[in-house]
Amino acid sequence: MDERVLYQFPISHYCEKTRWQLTCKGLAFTASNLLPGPHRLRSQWMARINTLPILRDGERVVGDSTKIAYYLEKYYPSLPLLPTEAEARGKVIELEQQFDRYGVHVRRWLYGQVIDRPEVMQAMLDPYGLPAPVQKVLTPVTREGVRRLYRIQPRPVMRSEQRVEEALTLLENTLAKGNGRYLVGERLSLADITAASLLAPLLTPAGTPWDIFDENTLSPALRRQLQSLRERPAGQWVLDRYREDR
Ligand SMILES: N[C@@H](CCC(=O)N[C@@H](CS)C(=O)NCC(=O)O)C(=O)O
Repeated sequence: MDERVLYQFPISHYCEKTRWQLTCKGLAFTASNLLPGPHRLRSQWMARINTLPILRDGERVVGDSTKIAYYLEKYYPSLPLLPTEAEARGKVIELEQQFDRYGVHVRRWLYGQVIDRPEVMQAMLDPYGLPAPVQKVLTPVTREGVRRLYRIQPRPVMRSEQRVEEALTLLENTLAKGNGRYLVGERLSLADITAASLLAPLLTPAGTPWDIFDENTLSPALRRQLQSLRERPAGQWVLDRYREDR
């Protein structure tokens, strides 16, 4: 039971946050992909929660990306992602909480734009290698489940667009106060990993699970919006973190 297993959805940005932290700390792990929907039987049984990621580390099981983050810092303190100095540590903890909450709005806004595109359900279901007829049946069921679960409806999506804007502004204001590279201090911290991974689906860094569209096929309005995200400082920063620190 010494194995370290991350129960995840490849496409989940919260799971990406944990993958990034594990990699950064040099902790080997096996990813176990659970099928969206039935995953709840497993997640409830393991950690009494509905969401992934869940980490099994030998005998210990921890669910929720934030709890996993603190668990890893506690049990694997080398290559730390939390500063020891009190003020910097407090700032990292605060930013982690803020960007973690914004992750919900990134997800809702983006699904609001693309949930009906076939690439989305393909990206969600392809990793499981299901027989084609099974995937065909599950595709609309999963899409409607996602729509209901994350409230992908016009008004909530509109409100989430404002919250995404707030997240980008927070990122830009925080960067303007520091060295422009990392959110707190001179090195990568849990704040950077949280902000970059939870905003990444908007920027679709190359090679990530969200890099799934031929952008020429998106509506001109959405293309313009994604392009302007990429050009602004917050977008550039996320892409830089992926290039340099992921
Ligand atoms: N606060 C949780 C949020 C995780 C989360 O929202 N996970 C989503 C995937 S992005 C999930 O598992 N959804 C499935 C469900 O709610 O049934 C964390 O940080 O781990």
